[in-house]
Amino acid sequence: MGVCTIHSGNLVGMQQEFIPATGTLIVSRAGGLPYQKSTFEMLLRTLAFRNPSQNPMPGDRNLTLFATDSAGSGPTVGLTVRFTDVNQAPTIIELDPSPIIILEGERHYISTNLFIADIDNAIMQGARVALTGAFETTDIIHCNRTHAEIQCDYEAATGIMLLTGAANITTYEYVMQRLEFYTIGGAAHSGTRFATFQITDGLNYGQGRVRNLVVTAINNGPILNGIPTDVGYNGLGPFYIQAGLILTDADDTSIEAARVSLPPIQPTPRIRTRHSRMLPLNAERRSRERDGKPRSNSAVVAGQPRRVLAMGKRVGNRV
Ligand SMILES: [Ca+2]
Ligand SMILES: [Ca+2]
Ligand SMILES: [Ca+2]
Repeated sequence: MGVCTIHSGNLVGMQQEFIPATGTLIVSRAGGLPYQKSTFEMLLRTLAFRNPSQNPMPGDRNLTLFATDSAGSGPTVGLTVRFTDVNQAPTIIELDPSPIIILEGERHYISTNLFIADIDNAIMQGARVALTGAFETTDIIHCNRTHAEIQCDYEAATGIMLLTGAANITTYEYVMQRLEFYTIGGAAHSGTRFATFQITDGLNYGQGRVRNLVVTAINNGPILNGIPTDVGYNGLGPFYIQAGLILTDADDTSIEAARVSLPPIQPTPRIRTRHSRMLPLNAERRSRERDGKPRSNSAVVAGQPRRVLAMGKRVGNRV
């Protein structure tokens, strides 16, 4: 509520005394010096009212003035000082201003030492945290600590976390001290996000306090999606084997290269039997009949029926 004071102008030759208990200001001549009516008029015209409190008690103040001469006091004159209630916005105090270093994928509390002050309201109605700077839509602010009286809503498109609900200052501090920041989808890009914290008493948002979130991104490799299962080939010509393929990359808009691998076909290993240890007899005979020499990659080496080369690789046992 504070203490009201009334004081006069600083006129030479006058003295004043204000009595707070009665709210009375007495002005008189100082040191027995003579005074003039005109001097007192000037003094009364400089009367000032002051209340230093940011949360004064509401209600009108009624003042009365009268003057006194050597014979007695004259009639009083009254006036009213009307109080208009002015709200003081809540403020966030003691928020650590040091930047927070965040590697993509990590979760960090961003306001563990946040405290709130409001000189004329005990109940807060909301708060918000807004991301700007290098903010991107894969950034997330999350209420890790919840309370029934406060609802948390984060909009990824704007990067704004809204906390709503009537709750006392301690409850808002309880929730806001466990606000988390992290990124999703592997799409974070390096850069500093500016997180601005504000709180409202329902009438005014106080001035924001900013904390820097310095994000270091890591690369996520491109991903192929929509790859179909095996397809048949009828030998009639080329055809698209991945017409429905979708390529995504969480943090790049261009791709450096792609590779398609088609390993050589390996022939089905032949089962050696007691009567035919290697290739079928007709295959061995065809090979010998062609030029009298064993052929590479598909034939039995002449005179060594246990050594077989297939596609340039030895698959039989050496004797
Ligand atoms: Ca207030
Ligand atoms: Ca990434
Ligand atoms: Ca990438």
